[in-house]
Amino acid sequence: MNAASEFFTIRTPIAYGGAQASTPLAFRWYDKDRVVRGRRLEDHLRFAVCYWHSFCWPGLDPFGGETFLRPWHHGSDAMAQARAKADVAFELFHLLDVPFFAFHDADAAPEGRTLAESVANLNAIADVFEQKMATAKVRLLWGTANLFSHRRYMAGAATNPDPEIFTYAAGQVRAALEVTHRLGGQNYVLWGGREGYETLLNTDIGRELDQLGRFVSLVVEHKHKIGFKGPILIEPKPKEPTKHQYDFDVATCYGFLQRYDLLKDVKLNIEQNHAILAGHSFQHEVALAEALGVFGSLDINRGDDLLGWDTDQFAMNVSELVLVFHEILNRGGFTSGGLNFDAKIRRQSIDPDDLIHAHVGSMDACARAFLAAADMLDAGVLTAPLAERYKGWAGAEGRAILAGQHSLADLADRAMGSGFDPQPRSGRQEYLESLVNRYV
Ligand code: XUL
Ligand code: CO
Repeated sequence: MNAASEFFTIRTPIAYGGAQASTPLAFRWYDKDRVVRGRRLEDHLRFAVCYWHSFCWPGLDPFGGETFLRPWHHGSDAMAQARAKADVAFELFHLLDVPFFAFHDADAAPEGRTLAESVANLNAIADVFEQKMATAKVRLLWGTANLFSHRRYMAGAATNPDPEIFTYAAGQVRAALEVTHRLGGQNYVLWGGREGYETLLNTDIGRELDQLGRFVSLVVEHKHKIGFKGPILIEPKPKEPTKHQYDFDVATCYGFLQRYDLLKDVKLNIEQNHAILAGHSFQHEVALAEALGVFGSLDINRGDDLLGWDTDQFAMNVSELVLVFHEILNRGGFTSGGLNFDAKIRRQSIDPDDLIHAHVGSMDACARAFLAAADMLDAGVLTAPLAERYKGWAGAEGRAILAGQHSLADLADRAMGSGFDPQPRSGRQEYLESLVNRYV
């Protein structure tokens, strides 16, 4: 079946039409060729469509089954269905004119009766991807292995109490990493899907962390062995599916990478919804990762402030995104990373074209926020007051303290000296908030 060209009602790629565009489907802010701070918008934002939410999730929730009724979910020949799914996926990449996509092994190809059969299926679909990519624009932002859906992984993959499950996971990751490499993937992601616990009554937390450290080290070793140049990315998430996930947040992941000596090869893939589940803001997680030198890529989506689970909605929240892009752009922007739409349309969005509206709307929200962030940086709206606030640390005295040139006694003696009376200064929060509002 090749019904890809009839799946959506749209036939030609969505174009930039400007803020006043009269058609409902046009980019209003995402003018991909516009050069901002020395790079085209497309090269700054590096949008990726994710395979799992857009083509694999059938619209089910814990209370009801599928709502989307995608044709490739109905049929008896699993490989034919996987190929039909790929046809529609590449049609969407084309219509959105996106530079990247991302997938799990299990999204692309059906599971076989043995691991060898699953790997053969994956390689066969990777051949299909490779053929399509030969003429398409789209590239692979990252690949990954699904180490969480199958029942064998119910107690974790790398952190499973059974080393044979660890071994099975190693087999899956080798295949997914090699396929990612073959397709020119720019990163490889490890999300610790069920690397965590339900209860400490049955869990040896220290042992499981050592297992996870060993697993990630094995992936890094193999990446070097096959010459894969991109970074390995781990993805912080505090809970769901397990009660406690070991990759809790950026700070926890940093500690993990440091403990297992992985900081050179591994960076982080940060997701908005995971940040708020961890009780942080998205900006906090990005700013901390940048500050610690582990920022890699973003899974762009949006959680619901009132719901404590991973709703994975499409990001449309311009004012939040402005501050996130301000952090990223201030540090020079993406290198191997990008903006992967780890986002799903709502269960009631059953028209195929809803997939297009979701991506176009979110790409525009990102572009609009990005342009505002660039304007803010050009004008030094936040960077100038920040430099002013810390200017003492840039001076001789501040630098001497940080360089370890003063003992505690030196500083104490100076503080005790006559006339030493430092005064507090305003943090000017409301002033800064109103400055930001001028750009949003
Ligand atoms: C789950 C999640 C995953 C990872 C890839 O919350 O974010 O889709 O991004 O496994
Ligand atoms: Co994600």
